[in-house]
Amino acid sequence: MKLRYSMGSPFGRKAAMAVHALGLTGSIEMIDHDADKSNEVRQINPLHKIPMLIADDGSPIFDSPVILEYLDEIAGGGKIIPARGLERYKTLSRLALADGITEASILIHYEDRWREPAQKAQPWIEHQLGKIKRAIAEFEKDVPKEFDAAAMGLVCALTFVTREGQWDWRPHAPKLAAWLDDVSKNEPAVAATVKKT
Ligand SMILES: N[C@@H](CCC(=O)N[C@@H](CS)C(=O)NCC(=O)O)C(=O)O
Repeated sequence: MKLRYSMGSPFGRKAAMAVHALGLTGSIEMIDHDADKSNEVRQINPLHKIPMLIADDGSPIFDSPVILEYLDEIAGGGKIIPARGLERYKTLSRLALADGITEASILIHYEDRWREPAQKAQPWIEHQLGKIKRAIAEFEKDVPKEFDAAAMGLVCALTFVTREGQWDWRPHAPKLAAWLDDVSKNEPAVAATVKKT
């Protein structure tokens, strides 16, 4: 089994973080997509997005929440996502909320990357920032209590918003800021997946 990822991709980092947290590093070949520009992703995923897990039979497994579900199952199940019941879907919904921060942040990033300055749509950027601000406010009210799949998504989301300099969220979410500092120090899977510059 192989994981194509990049630590610079927040979704890729999340998948790599799950591999580390679940103790699967020895059983998955980790391929840094930035260093290995083969066409593998393009060939097996028409969307051409990372992360991409390639199962032992060659099947592409995506997108990142599906990868996390599969990794959790391989690790025995119920480790980073509750195995069943409402708790499972609550965790998956919190993961979707965290990923929604990242998605909005990436859309803003793409405004810079793909549009000429004159084409940039400030109302669209504000619209995406609204999602980021509301979702962060929601997590500030309910800071993660365990290091589960949703928490991994949140680490990647907050780090990406910070790196992009899109919104100085820390003064607005001090409990979340303290949580991020804590897991950055104490969760080995977070430290192991920091993007090297
Ligand atoms: N919903 C997807 C999003 C993945 C995604 O947007 N990946 C970005 C890198 S962070 C990508 O590969 N973008 C290339 C493109 O959109 O062409 C997931 O959760 O895996």
